[in-house]
Amino acid sequence: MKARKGAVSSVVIVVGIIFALLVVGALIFGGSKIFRAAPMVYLTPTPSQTIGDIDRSGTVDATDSQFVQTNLGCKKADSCWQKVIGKTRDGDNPIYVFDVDLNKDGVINQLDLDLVK
Ligand SMILES: [Ca+2]
Repeated sequence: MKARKGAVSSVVIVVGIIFALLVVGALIFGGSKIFRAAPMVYLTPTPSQTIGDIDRSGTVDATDSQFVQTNLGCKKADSCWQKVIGKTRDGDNPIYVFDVDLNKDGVINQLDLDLVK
């Protein structure tokens, strides 16, 4: 009985050592991946990386031009500034009038229209 108990203890110790080595190995080789911070997602008021691609369709086209034309004259102080005028093609996000202010000068005018032509 004593010999059997000793054998069981030895097996427990060996399994424990193997488990400890696996944990240490995982931390050394995979630790950088496990503990890496999640990438930050920055949301900008401009709906696209490409200036003029207001609806995020991938190109600056007539739809983008239409967004600017229908909101010409709207200024930052006006109530129209916060109005939702459409949705983006990717992700179905709202497009606001201020998204159409492509040069960020606080008014929708010819300068913005020039950026979508
Ligand atoms: Ca502008």
